[in-house]
Amino acid sequence: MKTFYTADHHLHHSGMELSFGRIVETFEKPVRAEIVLKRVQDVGLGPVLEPASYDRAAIERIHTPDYLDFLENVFAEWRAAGRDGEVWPYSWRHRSMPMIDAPPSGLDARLSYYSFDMAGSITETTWRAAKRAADTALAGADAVLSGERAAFSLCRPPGHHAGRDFFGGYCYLNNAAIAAQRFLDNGHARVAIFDVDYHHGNGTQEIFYDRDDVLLASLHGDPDFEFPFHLGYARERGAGKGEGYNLNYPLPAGTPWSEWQAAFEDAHEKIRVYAPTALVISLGVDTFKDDPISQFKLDSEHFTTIGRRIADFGLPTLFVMEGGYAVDALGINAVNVLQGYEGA
Ligand code: FKS
Ligand code: ZN
Repeated sequence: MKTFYTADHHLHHSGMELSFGRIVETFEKPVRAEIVLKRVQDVGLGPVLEPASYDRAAIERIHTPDYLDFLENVFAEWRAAGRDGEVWPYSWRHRSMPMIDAPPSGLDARLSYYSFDMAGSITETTWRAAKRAADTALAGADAVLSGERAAFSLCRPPGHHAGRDFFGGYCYLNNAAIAAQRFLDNGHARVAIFDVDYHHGNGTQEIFYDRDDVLLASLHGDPDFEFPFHLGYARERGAGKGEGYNLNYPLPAGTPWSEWQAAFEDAHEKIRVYAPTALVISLGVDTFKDDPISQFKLDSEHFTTIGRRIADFGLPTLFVMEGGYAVDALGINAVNVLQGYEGA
């Protein structure tokens, strides 16, 4: 399997985050991608390729131009306002406040408008890193479109929390959504996105909620207790012609493999019935038992089984890297999925 990777991911590094009242080193750090890359090389998964640079048009199929302009320019604006450090939003619309449908003019108000949390900041080079992660997803999709059975887009920063015009949860551009749209724009009729990251892919859900050409199935910590909260309940099944094409599997804290697998198999069958022509896997391995910010109990060997069952679809498949923070096991867990797939 070809892996798409660029060292440009180093251009994004929010040094810190606020975790349960403490300022700590961010969990979403550059070494994550290096560890996965090293494992890809150690097991000889296949060639590692640098993605081309794509026109913004491929990204504008998913994200709004005003949001992309904002991401690209907000750091300069921050500096011009006489501020040092990184760009951080700090306040969001509460349910007691009216919904607005156009960006406000003030810098902090706009930062609030275009985000939903402060998991990660925007540095001077975040836009370039996020753009290169989207390129990494697009290059993987193009490899599959050119006839590869599967490809691995080792994206960083991750993407599934980013919506059409917002960032959050360490995500700026929705790499998996951009790849899914690439398949649709190049002859595919139906794409399924199978999101196995521990967290609900609220951005992916928002992007495709009213569409029937993308089925999203997501297994995740119940939003009643887990980030990103508020979205990801089973009752959210899509809207309009998208009704029935959004499948959420919220699961309790402590979910062991047996329970996770039962939900996975249910989603697997529903994806099969949808009869997609291509598959995108939002590949988070933060379901691992030792993940420092997650609460499921999967073991390393289970990731191999996941990969094998994904291969059983018999579909052109793109794996897009999302989360996973137990750095000691991150390479093994992510690549176990890919080896499980290849071994099938
Ligand atoms: C720790 C709070 C952490 C943010 C969690 C973000 C999860 C991101 C992810 C992705 F795939 F996008 F990387 N809150 N005290 O794993 O879903
Ligand atoms: Zn996650």
